[in-house]
Amino acid sequence: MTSNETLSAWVDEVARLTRPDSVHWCDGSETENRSMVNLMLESGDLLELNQETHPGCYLHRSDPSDVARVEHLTFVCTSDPETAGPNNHWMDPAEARAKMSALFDGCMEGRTMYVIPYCMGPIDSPLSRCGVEITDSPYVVANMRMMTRMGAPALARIEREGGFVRGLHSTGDLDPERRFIMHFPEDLEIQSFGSGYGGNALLGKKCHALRIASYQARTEGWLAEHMLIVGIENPQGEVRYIAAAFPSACGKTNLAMLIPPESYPGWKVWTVGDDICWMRVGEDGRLWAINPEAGFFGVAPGTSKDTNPNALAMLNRDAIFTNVAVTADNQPWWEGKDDQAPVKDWKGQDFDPANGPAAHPNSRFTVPISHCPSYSDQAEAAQGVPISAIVFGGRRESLVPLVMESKSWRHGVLLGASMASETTAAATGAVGNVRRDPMAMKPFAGYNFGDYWSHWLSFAERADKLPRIFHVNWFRKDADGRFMWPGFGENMRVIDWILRRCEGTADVRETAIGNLPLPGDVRLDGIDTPPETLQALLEVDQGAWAAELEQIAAYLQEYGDHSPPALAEELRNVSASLGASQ
Ligand code: OXD
Ligand code: MN
Repeated sequence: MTSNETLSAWVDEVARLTRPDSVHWCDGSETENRSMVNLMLESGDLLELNQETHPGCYLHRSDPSDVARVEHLTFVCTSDPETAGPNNHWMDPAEARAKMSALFDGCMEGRTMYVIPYCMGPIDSPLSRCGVEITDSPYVVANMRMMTRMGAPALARIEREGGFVRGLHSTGDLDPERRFIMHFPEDLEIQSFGSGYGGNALLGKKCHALRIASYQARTEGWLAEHMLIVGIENPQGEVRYIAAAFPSACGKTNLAMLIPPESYPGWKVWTVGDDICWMRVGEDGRLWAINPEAGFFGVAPGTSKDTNPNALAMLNRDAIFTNVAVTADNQPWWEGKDDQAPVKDWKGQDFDPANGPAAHPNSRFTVPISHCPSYSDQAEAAQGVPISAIVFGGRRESLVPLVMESKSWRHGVLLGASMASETTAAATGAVGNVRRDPMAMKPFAGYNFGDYWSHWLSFAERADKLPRIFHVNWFRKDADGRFMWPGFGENMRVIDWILRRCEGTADVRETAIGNLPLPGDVRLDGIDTPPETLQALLEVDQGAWAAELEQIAAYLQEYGDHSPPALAEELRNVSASLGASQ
């Protein structure tokens, strides 16, 4: 089925191990997709939603124990544990391979084995990389078709170029005790068993485009990041691009397709990507970025005509919904959507509020990015888009200001490395605990964070027109637990300040922790946020920051010799200047 001998030998080897009834090479065609959907409708893996209101839309109800990424079962298997670092769970590659081979042994008996060639990034871009996922899940095939450039063109590129990332996946028996997501970055290989959930099973996404790609990016001198990419067009028609990293379920999709508020007439926002960004230094010394994905795998709850009208508009055709609720007339529903009411919850039971939310808090939609009303005409550009600003952000109820700018690239890397956020439903485990999540990559960096920060720092020598680095926090709460900043489309006001900083048309108040906007420089016209609230959002609480800096220092030290001395020095400078300003 392919002229690439390595690929055909590997497919044969996997078939011998897993013993499927048949092997199907995916071509990515419409006909193939139709037969995949029909197969899943017959097996009950997909349910038809209301085809009048939502043509081409289907519902998938996952096993109730398989609804999120499983970080405690996700491993980076490198020959030396130091390479994986304290930020990853490590397993010896030989031990991991033996464990996985035992699980994969005969696991596809009675099933079809699908071979999915895919390309991460525009099919003709030199920044893109290919992979092949072997899976026994038609749900994975249908999702990979939306999330990547999948099928014949990807196989042709693999045959032209030779190399590809190998991903082997089986849903197994969905037993949480027999579930592992293993990465072998030294061999550009992924093995995932026992889960059908997106982040565990759509191997092009987190496993390839972040964990394996970040490892590759370090050796090859580029960056693979957990970032959205968005273009902001001003009324003069000039577009500037921003890449922004936020932890899972902190509003990346909303920011990527924000609609500017009425106080910003003539401004437009163009979506390039909502989750992953690969960046390289261009010949002009700027960072150029592509979105390796071709679709959105977005969090449904909270998506509404107020929070994200663009997302809602793209979700009424050709989308797969996973673990949402349904209304009496069989439309998809989730908490926060609108005034319709759910009748069946995400498990398919009659909705009873006593059983918890109707839609699972991590219920998702999968939809091609080209359906988005704000889809950028540069999303397929082979060279990518030039990045003017990098924005880091976390979910912090207190302390961290609405926005600040780093004083230098090195200080910006420190801002990214010291990011922290309250945990969300995107991963299994307790929700709402503050944890350090450097560059929003805690679950996704495929190697030691200490080396990853050194890699980030090295860009100061690699490029002379680097983007400016900012940190934002949309999630501050007042004493009564209410959000202090309106968020969503109104975040445009902060983006506006960021862009004015990039143009050199706004000034700053220099503080120990970073450069903050001057009062009046974040526009409040058209919203009812009082200037005092903005002032509170831009205050620097010296005592609380001193405690935060100590925690950051302790955190950086956890990476021992791998932690770059330059970052510790930068932190000492911040502490000294905070002390001096007290
Ligand atoms: C995602 C995640 O699915 O970050 O994007 O968990
Ligand atoms: Mn993500």
